[in-house]
Amino acid sequence: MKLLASGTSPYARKVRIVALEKGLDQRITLVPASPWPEPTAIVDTNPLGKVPALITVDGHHLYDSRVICEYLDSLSPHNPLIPASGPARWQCLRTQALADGILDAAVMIVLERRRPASQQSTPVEQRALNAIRRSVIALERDLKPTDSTFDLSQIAIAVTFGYLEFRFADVDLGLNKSAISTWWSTRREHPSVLATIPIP
Ligand SMILES: N[C@@H](CCC(=O)N[C@@H](CS)C(=O)NCC(=O)O)C(=O)O
Repeated sequence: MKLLASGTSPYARKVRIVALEKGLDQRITLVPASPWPEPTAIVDTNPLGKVPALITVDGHHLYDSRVICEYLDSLSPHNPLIPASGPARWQCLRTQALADGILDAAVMIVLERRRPASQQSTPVEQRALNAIRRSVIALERDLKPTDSTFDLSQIAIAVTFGYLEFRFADVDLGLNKSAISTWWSTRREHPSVLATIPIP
């Protein structure tokens, strides 16, 4: 399999952590890919022009990160990362959606800040920051700090906190609240998290 990914994409990091947790990393070749400036080669695999994208051994093209994570989880019974059914499944997928939604807002702010100052929109950035702060509080409710599992929902949260630290170290987003910071201080040392630290 080939994984098209950039070194800083948090969505690609989520997929890479899933691959490591599933013991599938040796079966995946990382292909450095950037969505900028467009059009880039990534569009041949993902018409949306976004990373990550996966080329399976059968030559199928899979995107986005949620689909790829579910696909990788299905490839091996080792260390299941997504509950198969019932309330636990929906809780896991909802938490992933919440964590990914924070990333969507954070990435949008990063892109907004790269625009010429005269074209940047303060209300757009403020709305995204508000969504992030609200969602961090909601994530705290979804976290079970004493739970030692590291399923897809917890992987998505770890990736999100990593990205917020990486890009927004100077902004108070509520990450220092006790339950979250305690949880993150142990998960950041997890081998698959350490192995996938963003490379600018
Ligand atoms: N929902 C997608 C989001 C992927 C995404 O937005 N990736 C960013 C890089 S971090 C990207 O490729 N952006 C290019 C663009 O928005 O055109 C996923 O989970 O894979």
